[in-house]
Amino acid sequence: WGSIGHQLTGYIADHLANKHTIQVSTALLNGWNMSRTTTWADDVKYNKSLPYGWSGPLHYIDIEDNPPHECGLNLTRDCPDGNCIVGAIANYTNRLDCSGKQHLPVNDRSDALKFLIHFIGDITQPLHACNRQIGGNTAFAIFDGANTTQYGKVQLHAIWDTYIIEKRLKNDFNDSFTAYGDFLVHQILKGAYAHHVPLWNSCLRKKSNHSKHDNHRALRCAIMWAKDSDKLDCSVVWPAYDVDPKADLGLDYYKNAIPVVDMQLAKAGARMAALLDKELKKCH
Ligand code: DCM
Ligand code: DCM
Ligand code: DCM
Ligand code: ZN
Ligand code: ZN
Repeated sequence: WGSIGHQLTGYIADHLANKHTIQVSTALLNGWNMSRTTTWADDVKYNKSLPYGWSGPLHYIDIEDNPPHECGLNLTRDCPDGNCIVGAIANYTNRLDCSGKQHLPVNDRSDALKFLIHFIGDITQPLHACNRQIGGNTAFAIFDGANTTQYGKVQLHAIWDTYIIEKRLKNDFNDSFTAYGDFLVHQILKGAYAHHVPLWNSCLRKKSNHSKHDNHRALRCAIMWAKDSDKLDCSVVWPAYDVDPKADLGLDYYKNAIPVVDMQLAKAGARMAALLDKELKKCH
């Protein structure tokens, strides 16, 4: 997701996580809330003067299936070395740990939390779980009459990361970030998503076979979350694009994508809060 999408997922988690979680996370984030911190991992990835360039591949998993015809994840094929978003979620959940023998220095645990809240967001972006055309980065498109911006050609990837969300914010929430965020929080607590939330978070509640190691649970959950996103590449993201790659995706395509984007952002926020409520429980 782009910066607004990430900040929305953090805003949701800031409103759903319990008080203890907020206290512990705010301390680890030097007084920052999650919403404000979610974009840190993108900032450091692109900042050439900081030593975080290695983290680029951790923002996605190149699932080598064949959308829109066939979708499915095979971890041995798609993330053999663990150097992908699925491995990263497991790893940084593990590094956040403060209950067992491993209790990393506070700077490492701070980085772990900053990465984790970003990747829990990115894994719900369907094109971050997609190998085709480099996650849609070489699938060029038209959005609201434009086929280029100041950054170059309009990419399907950027449409999902940024353009749909910015258009929705402007058209439906009068450009008020908190109005969009509050709407998603309401959908989760009392609205259309309320009965989905237990399902979105189900794998966090299940006892792991290796219950002592929360990273096993985090790995299992991250695999489920990547599969969930990958499915959308076959059902929503690519089919309508393939029908007519030269259509203006700011019209019908945009309208069909809105409910999907809203729900993916809500999932990320709800999972972020639920995972951190669990992981930070024993931390002070
Ligand atoms: N971004 C950035 N600098 C760049 C390219 C992109 O800050 N040179 C931002 C734009 C989006 C976010 O990164 O907000 C997208 O990240 P990704 O492309 O990892 O989804
Ligand atoms: N930063 C951030 N979120 C935080 C703390 C810091 O985005 N919770 C930013 C501020 C700096 C960079 O990250 O630009 C490095 O900060 P630190 O030295 O705290 O890692
Ligand atoms: N990306 C992706 N899958 C890939 C390569 C990149 O999802 N195989 C994402 C990461 C960024 C965006 O696409 O969000 C642009 O990547 P970059 O900044 O590396 O060009
Ligand atoms: Zn992206
Ligand atoms: Zn990212």
